[in-house]
Amino acid sequence: MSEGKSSRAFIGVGSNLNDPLQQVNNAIALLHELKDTRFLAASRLYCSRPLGPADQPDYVNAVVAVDTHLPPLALLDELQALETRQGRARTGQRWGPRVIDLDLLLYGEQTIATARLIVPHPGLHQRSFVLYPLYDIDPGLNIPGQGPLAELVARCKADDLEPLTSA
Ligand code: A4P
Ligand code: MG
Repeated sequence: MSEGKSSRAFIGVGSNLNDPLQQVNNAIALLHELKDTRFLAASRLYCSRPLGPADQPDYVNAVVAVDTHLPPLALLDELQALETRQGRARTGQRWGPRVIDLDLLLYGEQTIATARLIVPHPGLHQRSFVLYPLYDIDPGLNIPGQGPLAELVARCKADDLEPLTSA
């Protein structure tokens, strides 16, 4: 990785098609190789009920932490390239089933609102399948505009979520 200051970023990983457990493990392996980026940690893997259309399979979800020298949009480019490499066709319905979804959840303490990128990722603060894995990795985290992660977790039910692996 290059010299200079890096930013801590958190990436949401989700899949509910074509062997989701394998897809998520595969994505985590690929995230180890992001350029100009150091892989720090992966959360446990979780099985979660679908948010959105209910007539789709359950998801496997996880969160990954990295330190990166890539600016936010360049990181998004890399994540979308990985999605494509892993067979994601970008034509499905919103919130519909997908082989892999990589979301940029947080980028340092930054708040970003552009046509291509919104950070923190919208809905993050009320999604069990994001909050609980984030808490696995960094329980002291603060979510810009939302407050301490621990408080968001305390307010968020986990009855739609089940850990698949131990920490
Ligand atoms: N985009 C804007 N901000 C971001 C960001 N922070 N990270 C734009 C990634 N992308 C971001 O994304 C559509 C566009 O969002 C991108 O082109 C990018 O420029 P997409 O991945 O093509 O579409 P999507 O994922 O279907 O839409 P969206 O609205 O991002 O959906 P979500 O919020 O990702 O939700 N239920 C469970 N249990 N687990 C899940 O993981 N995931 C979804 C998808 C629905 N239900 C789920 C889960
Ligand atoms: Mg997405």
